[in-house]
Amino acid sequence: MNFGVKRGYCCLVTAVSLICLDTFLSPLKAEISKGQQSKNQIIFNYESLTNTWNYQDLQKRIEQEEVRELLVSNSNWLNSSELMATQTIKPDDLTQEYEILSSYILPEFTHITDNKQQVPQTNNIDKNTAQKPKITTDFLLADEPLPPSQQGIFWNPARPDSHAPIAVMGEHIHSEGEIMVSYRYMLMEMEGSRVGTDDISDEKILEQFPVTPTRMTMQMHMFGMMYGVTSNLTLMAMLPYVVKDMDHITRMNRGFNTDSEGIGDIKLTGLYQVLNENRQRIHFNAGISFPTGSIEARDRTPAGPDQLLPYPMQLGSGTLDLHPGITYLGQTDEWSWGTQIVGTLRLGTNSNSYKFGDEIMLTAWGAKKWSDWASTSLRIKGRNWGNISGKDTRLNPNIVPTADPTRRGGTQIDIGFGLNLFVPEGDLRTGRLAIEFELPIYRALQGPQLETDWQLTAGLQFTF
Ligand SMILES: [Cu+2]
Repeated sequence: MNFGVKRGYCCLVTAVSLICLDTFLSPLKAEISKGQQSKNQIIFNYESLTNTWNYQDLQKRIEQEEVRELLVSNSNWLNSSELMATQTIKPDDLTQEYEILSSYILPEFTHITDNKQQVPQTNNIDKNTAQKPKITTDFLLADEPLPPSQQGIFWNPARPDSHAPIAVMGEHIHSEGEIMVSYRYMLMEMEGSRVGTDDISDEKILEQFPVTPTRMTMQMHMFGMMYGVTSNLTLMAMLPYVVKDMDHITRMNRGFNTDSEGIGDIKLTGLYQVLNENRQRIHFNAGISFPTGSIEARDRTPAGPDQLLPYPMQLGSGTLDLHPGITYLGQTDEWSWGTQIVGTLRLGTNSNSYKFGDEIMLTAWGAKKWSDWASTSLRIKGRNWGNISGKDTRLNPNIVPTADPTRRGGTQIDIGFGLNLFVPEGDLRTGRLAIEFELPIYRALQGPQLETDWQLTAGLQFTF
């Protein structure tokens, strides 16, 4: 009992002493706090923010700053939630430098425990002068990461899935001054023929024609270049090198092979963006291809050593072709999608008195971004192409179906499975490697005509 009273007394004395001491020291504390009123600036200079990792680092630092800001604001020690922090992110268009400027301004007060009266005024002034970051979209570069303020607002180009599945072309644009070079390898395998949606055997075809194709392989090496003229206009040039190989069988059961290879039709496309908002983009595709591919490909056949090959073995169309189209893209943090419609309109008739049929291609895809460097895609593509009008009089349509201009048209729907890889850092930064495999789910051909069984496209892309 005695002990308890004594202890209570001791506690009381200690408490009173502490209160006295606190009161005595208060002006001193206030002095210390005043000393801290000078701006406490934390500046990060991110020179050459050139990769996604730096960018993620930057984001992390911003988050840390925000946490610190919160801690300081809620600090009970200072009993002052009026502490002010302003944060400004200033992207510099030209040098790609970022700066986070965090300023902690302590409000002025005379006594640390009596801070409610003057503080709000100081605080209001600070709030009014606090700068809000203003960033324009001119800053956007096709393979550059988006600044934090644009995250979740604009379409982000620095992602594996910001490029469509590799077999799709002209589906993205570049910003001003940006150059992209690309190489694609395409392999298409055709075996067996069909009439309409039904398979037809080679024997059946041979009842009608003395010769029929049994198999065809088409390879294409496609060299591409893109250049951002302005932030809304990109020019694209495509140079294909085509390798074709066809196996035949005759009514006499004799097989023979023909092949052709060379430069195909060079294509120039202008891509003009008309919308870039809410993480979606729309651009028009205006393409033109020139008759640089041969329509005089020849090889040895049973008819002789240097025979003109039929239509599908030629390397170009021989006509000036227009490729008008429109492309739409959209994305969320983990998903992206897009759709493209492109036509092929042949102008005039080629020097061998025919023109290939016009074409329409409609495709749509969805992609899942698994990480900063990998995404997979699923795509559907529908294509319809017409018959040849006119004819090359040197080809006899009664010998082989491929020489008949009225057995060329068709409709095909394919499903494509794609993988996109993107290098977000290091010397190979902005490098892309992608592959897509396409399988048909619907084929209707004006035949007998060889049917496409599968198509593989692999590509490399680099942006400077
Ligand atoms: Cu490009």
